[in-house]
Amino acid sequence: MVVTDTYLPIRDFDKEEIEKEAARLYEKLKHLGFSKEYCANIAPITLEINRLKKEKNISILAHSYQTADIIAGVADFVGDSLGLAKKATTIPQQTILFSGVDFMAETVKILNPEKTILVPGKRRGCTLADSITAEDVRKLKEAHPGAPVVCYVNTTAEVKAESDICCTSANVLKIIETLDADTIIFIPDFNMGQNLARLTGKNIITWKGFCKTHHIATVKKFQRQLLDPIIVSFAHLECRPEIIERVEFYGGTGDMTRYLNDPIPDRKILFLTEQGFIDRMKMEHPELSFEDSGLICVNMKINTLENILLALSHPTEENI
Ligand code: CIZ
Repeated sequence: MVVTDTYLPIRDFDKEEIEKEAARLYEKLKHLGFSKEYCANIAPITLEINRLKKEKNISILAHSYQTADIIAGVADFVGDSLGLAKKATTIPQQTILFSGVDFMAETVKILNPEKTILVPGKRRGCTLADSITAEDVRKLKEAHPGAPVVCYVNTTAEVKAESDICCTSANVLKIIETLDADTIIFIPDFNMGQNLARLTGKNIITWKGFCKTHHIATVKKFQRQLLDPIIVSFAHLECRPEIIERVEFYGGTGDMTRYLNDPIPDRKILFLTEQGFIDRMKMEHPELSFEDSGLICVNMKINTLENILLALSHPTEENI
């Protein structure tokens, strides 16, 4: 075993193994402009992570907003938070490393109470999940008796426990439309709540939470792309209503992934969502042409190959 200058516990892989791994990484990461040198530099780390996964029988689930080196290099499954939590129920591994933010790892644990869920590194917050407490929900219920509470998946377990239904961006519209109620408490995303009110005509009582990453997308900021007839625009429901009113399509990342099964031919695609998702789509669909959103969730980017390796090799209380 060698200790590198970043003090990572990495085995001595032979030159051939490193070259093969670097080539595997480059094949995927070249679509994002990564160099062969960069791939050769990270190859020992991805080799060691993949070796540890086998040795310890651990599966890595990575959210679509993770960096491309995590997605291309070490993830076994990539997707949205509910999709990954459900996936975890179907795989044989009893230990899962979840690379995303903490409410997502918690959701995996809720659906897989018997499994051990590891997270890399320090606490990764979420501006939506951190905006509301269980006490806030109890007060909302007192103020609006009888109104069902629908909570977005970006919430803590305590907030989910106070709610009647937990939804994701993939099913929120259907849930609000089909609920047998005209007044619904929807928490904690103010933008999504306003979008749902307009799209369903229902009376939505919402909360003051925002996804900082999607909230900074404004019509002014994306004016060029929104006016360009060559670009098809598809926005996440966490975006401001002014954006949802202007785009051709809206939904969650699951809807965006499905759109790519049958995209409108000869048009560039602008997904107004976190850049990590766009990078993932560029790797999976090199035949298509994408616009960058440049929208970055800093909490998601706390996770790195290095802290994934440390969580696998020497897990601490903080990782579990
Ligand atoms: O559910 C998720 O993973 C989130 C937060 C958004 C999405 O649309 O995938």
